[in-house]
Amino acid sequence: MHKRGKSNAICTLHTNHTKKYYRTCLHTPFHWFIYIIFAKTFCFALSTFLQVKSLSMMNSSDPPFYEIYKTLIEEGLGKAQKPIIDKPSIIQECELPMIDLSKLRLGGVEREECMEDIAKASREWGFFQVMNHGIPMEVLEEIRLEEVNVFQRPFVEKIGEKFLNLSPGSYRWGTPSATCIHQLSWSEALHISLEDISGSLTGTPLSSTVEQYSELVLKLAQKLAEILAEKLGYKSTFFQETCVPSSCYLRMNRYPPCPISPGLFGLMPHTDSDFLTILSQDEVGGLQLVKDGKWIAVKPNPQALVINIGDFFQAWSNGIYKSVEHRVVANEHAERFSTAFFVCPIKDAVIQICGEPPKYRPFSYQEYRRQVHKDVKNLGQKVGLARFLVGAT
Ligand SMILES: O=C(O)CCC(=O)C(=O)O
Repeated sequence: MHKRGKSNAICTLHTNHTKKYYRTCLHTPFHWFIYIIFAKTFCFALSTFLQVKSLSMMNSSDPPFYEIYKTLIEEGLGKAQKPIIDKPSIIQECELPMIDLSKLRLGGVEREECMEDIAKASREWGFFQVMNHGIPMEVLEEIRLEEVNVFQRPFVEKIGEKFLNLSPGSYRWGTPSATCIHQLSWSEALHISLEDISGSLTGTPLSSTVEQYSELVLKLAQKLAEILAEKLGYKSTFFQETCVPSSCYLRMNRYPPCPISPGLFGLMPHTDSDFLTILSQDEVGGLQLVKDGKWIAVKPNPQALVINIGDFFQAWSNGIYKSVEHRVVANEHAERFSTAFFVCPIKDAVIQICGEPPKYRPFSYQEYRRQVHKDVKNLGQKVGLARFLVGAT
């Protein structure tokens, strides 16, 4: 016991001495010199790393989705009880009703049948596709090329205030207001108001391509809208008078590959607020819509144009034509491009409801947009037409 106690005491003494010795040694000028060199090298390496990273970010055209939404994504994937989007194998792929518009020129029964097909698809699907639509393939290819060029620009340039001389806020990416992973859209978009095309963009290659495309697409949209009105028993020039170029806009969409498994939205589920939307897309696919209560995937056809009914047409037709919820699912490997043309009425034109008894109260586009913005801001989502039902508070 005694021996062991003595040896313990010697040990403790030795340890204390060793500690003291090292403490003294580690504070010699030589050691301070080493520390400073080490700290300087570390700072230099860190700043070089950050510079290289920010340089590569500056040159990269991709928005920094992962860097900015990292917490949201990691928390969301950790918490999610089931995948954000059902597995592709669960979602059925379908071909939208295809309507050959060349039949309209034939007149007689064929024209009548074609008009009925358009109305039937708008009642039952809210979506259809058209071929022989009058937009030459070269024009579709040109708009796609412009789109690729625009999105290939460095990200820092795209978020710049003066990007392409467009109105502020024309370039958008992700979902700045997202508070959870379900509200995140893995895409970037360029909103081009046709007013910009005749204003600050005049004379640029983008403006002439967009102008040519928009003119043809608006003519097509007006033709389809008149047919849909006629099928409800209204022969009117309402659409020509209220959906003019300056009230319409074009949205170029790019969906970068999304490496996050098991998949995120390229564009969150939504309905369009306009009268009609005309969409041209590449061959990648990703557009999905609700049919009979289930999500189905649309088989892409780059030669055809996809037409869908917006909220305003649903209200105008007293609920007969359907504004259907749709979304885009991001692809894990391929990037996807699409161009949507939104046919909107002038902002203070009040729409009448064509049908008895009217389901909705009359309202203007401006009033509708304001309500949508307010709901998105306050509730995180669009409430839409339900707010304008007769008797809604
Ligand atoms: O890219 C698509 O297929 C759909 C685009 C869309 O829904 C939109 O831009 O609102």
